[in-house]
Amino acid sequence: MERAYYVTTPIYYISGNPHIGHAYTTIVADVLARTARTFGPTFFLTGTDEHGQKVANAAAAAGKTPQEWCDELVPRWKALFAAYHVEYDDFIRTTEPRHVEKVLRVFERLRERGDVYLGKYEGWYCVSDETFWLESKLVNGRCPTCGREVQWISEDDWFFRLSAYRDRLIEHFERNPGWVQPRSVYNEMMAILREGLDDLSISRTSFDWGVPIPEGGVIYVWLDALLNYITAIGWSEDDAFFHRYWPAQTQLVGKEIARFHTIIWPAILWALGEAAPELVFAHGWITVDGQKMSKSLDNAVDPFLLADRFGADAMRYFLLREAPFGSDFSYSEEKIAQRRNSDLANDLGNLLQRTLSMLARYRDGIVPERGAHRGGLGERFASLPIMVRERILELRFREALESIWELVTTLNKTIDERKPWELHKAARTEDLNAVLYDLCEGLRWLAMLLHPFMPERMSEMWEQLGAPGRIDEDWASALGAWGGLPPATQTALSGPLFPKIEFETVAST
Ligand code: ME8
Repeated sequence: MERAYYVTTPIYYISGNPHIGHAYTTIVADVLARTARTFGPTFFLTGTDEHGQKVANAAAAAGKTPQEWCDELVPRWKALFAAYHVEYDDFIRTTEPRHVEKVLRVFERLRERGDVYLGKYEGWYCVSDETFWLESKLVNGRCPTCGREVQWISEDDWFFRLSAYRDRLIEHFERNPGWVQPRSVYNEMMAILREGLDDLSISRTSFDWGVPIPEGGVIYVWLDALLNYITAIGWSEDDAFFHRYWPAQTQLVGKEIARFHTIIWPAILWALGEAAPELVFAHGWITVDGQKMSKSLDNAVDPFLLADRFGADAMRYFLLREAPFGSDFSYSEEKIAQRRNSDLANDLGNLLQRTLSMLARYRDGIVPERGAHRGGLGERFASLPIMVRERILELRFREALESIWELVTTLNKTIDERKPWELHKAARTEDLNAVLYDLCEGLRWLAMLLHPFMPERMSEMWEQLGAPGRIDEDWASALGAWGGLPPATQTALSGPLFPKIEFETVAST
């Protein structure tokens, strides 16, 4: 079977409402998936992490059973992704039977192999991060990741022999220096490996909201959660189908959970006889006043309000354009408004508006013949589609957008320099046709290349241009050489794509 492009996001704890940070990773995965789909089979997985103490506590505080609580919250997460035009192929919930039964199967396999043994865990636990901590790792007695209080636990637990995989992990890191990105995270993980690894407790006995182990206790929520990436694609059921997707090309995570995905996860996969993912990319945080935006810090911004206020596509654009992917960046409504007004309303929206209104005025809205005069845009931008695709798949989104913007700028300059209104006055028909043709063709390219970033607005642009075919076809063949837009195409100017907005503050939740 042909290999597919498989991209995943973390599965989110549904201990509360989603915020823009959760939308962020999922939007990035959507841009990747939409790009990959234009040229081959693709699978994009997201979902919710529903077991564990954190979710159980949230449910208890709301006076609900954990299952009731999860069932009520899941639609909000799905609504969030829909509001941001995210088209995932599957949404996995860790409480679904298709997942639960395979988690237990994994546990049994690990036990059969002798990778699991019974021991006693005594140490600290951070409920918010669902993480075990040694005393020596605490910072001022608190969780080193989130700074919250930790609780002492003392339990008879099952342990996974993580320490036995240390040498193989180090070797894997050394042989595949690009498998964890960005480099800063790779280095941090290497430092952890060099320091040494302890075995990992993979069960809990002091509460019961999890996958039950026949002898008692439940599976540790992180083992349960990590397995979603393989249970969703048929692990242990249909090997040919499964290996069409696994190992995943791209696993996206926030940097705070890099250790789980680059140290614990490959070890578990190897214990199951499977390969590590090809790439784990641990991106930076959206910050507020220098701190990670998070539900529990109470500085989270309601993503539904943002989509209403700035438009889902403009938000998507902002999130991918504002900072190099990987780095932290600070949340600012002013910056979002600026990006929307300058890049989207002025540069792109006006370009479409000006082009189609000149075409309406001078050519009844009909795309003219290209004529003998060729502006050289075709040669200049010939490699753009391939370059943009490569940059997106390398997760260099900002650079991809910057390259696309060179075409935007060039088309705007073409209008300013060639002055179609003067060509019209001087009755230079051929010259005017050539300029108008290039502008329309350039806009068609822009709609297609920007579609993964702004699917709704770009589909509208595509329609206004009257472009034939589908906007999500393979760029290489659909764009081909400059000149794919057929002359005599009827365009239809409608309202502005990105009306300018006045900036005002959206209340935090
Ligand atoms: O960690 N900036 O779930 P979670 C950028 N269930 N991204 C952010 C963000 C921010 N301020 N806040 C959250 C979990 N994210 C586990 C994962 S996977 C097997 C289990 C994004 O609800 C980012 O991707 O805490 C981060 O890693 C994820 O949401 C954490 O979501």
